[in-house]
Amino acid sequence: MTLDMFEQDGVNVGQSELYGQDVHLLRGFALPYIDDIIMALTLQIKPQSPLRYMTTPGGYSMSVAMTNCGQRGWLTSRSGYCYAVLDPLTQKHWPDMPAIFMTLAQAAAYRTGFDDFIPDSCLINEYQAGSKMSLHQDKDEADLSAPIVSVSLGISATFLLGGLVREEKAVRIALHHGDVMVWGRADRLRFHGILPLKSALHSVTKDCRINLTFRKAL
Ligand SMILES: O=C(O)CCC(=O)C(=O)O
Ligand SMILES: [Mn+2]
Repeated sequence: MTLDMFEQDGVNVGQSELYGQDVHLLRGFALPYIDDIIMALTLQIKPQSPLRYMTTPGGYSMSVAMTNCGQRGWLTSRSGYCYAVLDPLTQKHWPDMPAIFMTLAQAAAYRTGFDDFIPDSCLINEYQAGSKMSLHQDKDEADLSAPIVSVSLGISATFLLGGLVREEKAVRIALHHGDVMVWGRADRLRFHGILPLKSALHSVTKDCRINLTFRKAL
């Protein structure tokens, strides 16, 4: 395998893009944090609360493998969506949110005008080739005044940014390694999703894309 088979490491790093009133895309913002994030995922989070394929309320298996860290973990099952204190797989608390995760999430929120964001939950999504996430709203959180901070690692993906109603046509945004999206306020309930991941290799995450979604659940 030669190096040029791997994807580029960051695109338009340092650039900031605005979609709508309050959807911010910070290109490459997470790059300085990557080594620490990967180390925490590998040594702390995944051994304690392994990735797993959860079930949708409709009975389908998600194509994205998931786990969580923080005080609460987002879950989907036949009974619906919820935030849980305990990991149902281990019956123990979710792994603590690593300090570097909190630092990154707060720095990105601050940069985009959300001064006092204190996430209590981080959902970790791992996409393999073909994995996708259908259009949905993040609306299981108690306090919708807090933004969503979403970090992309590894293979590039196409993010679908819809409107406040499902019928509105979604725009496609390419997300690359190290990109951070922050959305809130008037745009907090925008529909969004991820198109099926293409087959590729990335030097850091190999054959997958990892997404970290920071939220204030409580
Ligand atoms: O993977 C992404 O970029 C989005 C993930 C997402 O929207 C979610 O987990 O709710
Ligand atoms: Mn979402």
